[in-house]
Amino acid sequence: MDKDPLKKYLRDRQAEVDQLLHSYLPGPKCPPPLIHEAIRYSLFAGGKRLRPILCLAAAESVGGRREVVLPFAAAIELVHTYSLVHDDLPAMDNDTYRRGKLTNHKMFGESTAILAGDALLTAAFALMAEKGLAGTISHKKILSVILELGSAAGSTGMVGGQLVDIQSEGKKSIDQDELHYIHTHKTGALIRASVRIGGVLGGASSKKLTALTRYGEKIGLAFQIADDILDVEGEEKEMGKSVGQDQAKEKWTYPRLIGLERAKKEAHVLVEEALGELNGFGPEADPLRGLALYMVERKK
Ligand code: GRG
Repeated sequence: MDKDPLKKYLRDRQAEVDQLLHSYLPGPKCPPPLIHEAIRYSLFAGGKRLRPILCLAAAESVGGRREVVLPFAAAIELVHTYSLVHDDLPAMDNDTYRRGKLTNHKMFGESTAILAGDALLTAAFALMAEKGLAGTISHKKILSVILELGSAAGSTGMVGGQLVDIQSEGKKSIDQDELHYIHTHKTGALIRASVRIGGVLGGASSKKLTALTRYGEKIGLAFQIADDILDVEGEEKEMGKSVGQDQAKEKWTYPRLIGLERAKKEAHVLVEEALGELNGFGPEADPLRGLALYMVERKK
């Protein structure tokens, strides 16, 4: 998929995800208004919606219907936004800006931000259960995607990666295996799960699901390496958050461990490999192909 159709694809899918989230979540005046305002503040702050879009694109790549998958894709964005709100807290990264706006705790205070994150996480599972009960997908399939998202977000997935990341801050050295663990868990697990959930709900054969899983793993790692690179080379204004934070916090990143040029090469090799995983797919997988390239070429 060349750049312009991909742009349109991203815009259209983003609008679908946003519309579902707007209509599903309690309005900003629903009691207690403060929590709903805080949830909506971070959720509608202009995120790229990459994870739900990957989920929808994966479903389409195997002939699945987008509208059936949409609530599950939106649930992934709820989990992602919770992770960002908590990651920005003083006890974690202590960040001031996110998505071009003040972070949730800077705007609403720390206790409200913690609760907004908690509510976003729990809303994801309520959304999947509610739409699963009302829809036509088998309950076994619904439970399997709930399990997929729960495991990817939990202590053996994103939370585990976040913990090891925090532990590695300020260390004099770490090896590539440890950094690989951090990246594939903190960031990669949710991206892998997004693609797999789309594949499962879209009705992928086991062969295609294996290919999609490998694609998800490779672009997940490539995405985090690109994020490391953007923290060195990105434009603060375009990214909507402060850059140079990894170095300031003595975080371990690919550019720090293997150098900027090798990190760039590594990200591109991963994208090529991810594209190779889609060789057995037809033009229905073009959005996934475009997204793989976008992961490393993005400016924000
Ligand atoms: C707090 C349990 C817990 C986990 C936090 C996601 C995460 C784990 C930390 C975020 C730190 C960070 C900046 C990681 C880099 C990769 C990443 C997740 C970037 C943000 O994702 P984008 O670029 O953001 O998709 P938008 O705002 O577009 O959704």
